[in-house]
Amino acid sequence: MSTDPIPRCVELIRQSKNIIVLTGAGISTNAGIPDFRGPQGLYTSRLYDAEKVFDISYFLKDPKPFYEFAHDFIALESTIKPTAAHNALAALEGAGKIKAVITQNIDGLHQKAGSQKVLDMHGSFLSSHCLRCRKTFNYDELRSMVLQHVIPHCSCRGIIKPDIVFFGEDVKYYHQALELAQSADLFFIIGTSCVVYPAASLPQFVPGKIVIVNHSKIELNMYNIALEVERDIDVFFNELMDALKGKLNS
Ligand code: CNA
Repeated sequence: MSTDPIPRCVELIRQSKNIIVLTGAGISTNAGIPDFRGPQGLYTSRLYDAEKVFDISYFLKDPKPFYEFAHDFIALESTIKPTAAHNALAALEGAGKIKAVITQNIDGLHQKAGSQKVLDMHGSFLSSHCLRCRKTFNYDELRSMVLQHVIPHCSCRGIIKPDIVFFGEDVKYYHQALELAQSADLFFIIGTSCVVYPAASLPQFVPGKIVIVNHSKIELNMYNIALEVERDIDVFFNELMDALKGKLNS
């Protein structure tokens, strides 16, 4: 049997009618956004202390570490472009193969690439709200405050928090994500170490086959893993999309 994962993946995609995708920070590293646990990750480099930055109880005591991270993230935002893999997933949705992307990412790159059905389980910077009076703010309002290096405050003096999910808060869209996982005949796990719950629990509900694309091994003991690709995500998706040309409707 061939050990080349590309023909096997082409075959799996051709046989499947309801493909669901779960992505994590690894799909965006080639866009220039560090992940958490990869070799250049935030936990590894300690450029930001991820445990302080994304912890809700820490944020309520001192929002400064989060807003230092947010400043750098928002300053980069307009220059960040979707990767080959984000574009490939949008193209496969356009071709009627992928039904939804469930993402743990907060960078909005799936939407920028043109994916239509995206569930951002960990929220995004697109909206924010005042923790005291609940007034909402759009991205441009938050952006201008953050880029001035001020901790954003509402006119009522409450702290403004972007609607991204911190450690210690409930994720968004869990029930929809669960239903999607339960409906998948093929489920891709891309660029996630699968250790942050509840997103990490989704693969166990998949009745169909599972494909993992991640350059370090993920500890998932599932009988239905059909393919595990330990390669760079963009290298893999570039080759895959070349191999799929002319084959999607046959
Ligand atoms: P993680 O734990 O950092 O795992 C990422 C995985 O991707 C690691 O196993 C890496 O080895 C792998 N990886 C990284 N780059 C590549 C690549 N180019 N090719 C192949 N594999 C690669 O991140 P998770 O997503 O599992 O953790 C969930 C956290 C990360 C969520 O709360 C996110 O909000 C959070 N996060 C998001 C972003 C973003 O929005 N881009 C960035 C950093 C962290």
